[in-house]
Amino acid sequence: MGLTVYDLAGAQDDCRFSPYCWRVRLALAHKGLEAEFLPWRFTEKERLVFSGQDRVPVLVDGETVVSDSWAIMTYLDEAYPERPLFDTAQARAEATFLKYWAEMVLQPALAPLVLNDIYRAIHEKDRNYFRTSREKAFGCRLEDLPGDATARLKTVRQVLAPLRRTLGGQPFLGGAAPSGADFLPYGAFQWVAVVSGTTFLEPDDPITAWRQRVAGWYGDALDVR
Ligand SMILES: N[C@@H](CCC(=O)N[C@@H](CS)C(=O)NCC(=O)O)C(=O)O
Repeated sequence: MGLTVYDLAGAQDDCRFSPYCWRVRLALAHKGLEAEFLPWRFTEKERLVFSGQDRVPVLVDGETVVSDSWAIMTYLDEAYPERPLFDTAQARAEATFLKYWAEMVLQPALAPLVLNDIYRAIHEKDRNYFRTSREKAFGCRLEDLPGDATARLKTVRQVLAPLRRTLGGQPFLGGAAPSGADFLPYGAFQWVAVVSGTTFLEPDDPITAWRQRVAGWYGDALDVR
């Protein structure tokens, strides 16, 4: 039986912008595993009831249901040990910092740049829910989120500095080849790239080169089908 992933989609089925779902897409590509990525919209909560929670990604592998991108990555390494996302328990433990950095520092810094673009990209039926939930979370109207663009960009540059410095000295966060460590922040960059024309990386930025290297490494396996 094949693998299935419930994957956040915008109005168009091929608009897949969730940073967490991108981690799973990359993890599956890394292992050379095929999966069907079912488009799912924010308000289709009833379709996830079987998973016991209401967020994507959700992976279904036969009788096994796993939600949460990190739990899915862990599951994939246990169930499909070939081509590990993390070579050792130590590598995985160290990458936990990157997971939380991506979620608690990088994504919040990028959110003001991207949330209005997401609002425009999502299905009409999701818009009220998205606006209400995000305005409650951020404590302001979506339109007021970007604030002062120059200050915002300065924050993003500062946040990215350690990643930029690291990737200036090695091709991947995993070292000579990509590993699960790369996928944790990479998802956040896909979040912006898929829905937004906002550019915050210079063409000669080592992070730009790294993004191209990761995409090139997996090639067609990352195509949204
Ligand atoms: N900790 C979860 C977070 C998953 C998550 O927040 N997913 C978002 C999509 S990016 C979602 O499903 N949101 C539904 C909602 O906001 O109602 C993971 O790593 O997978």
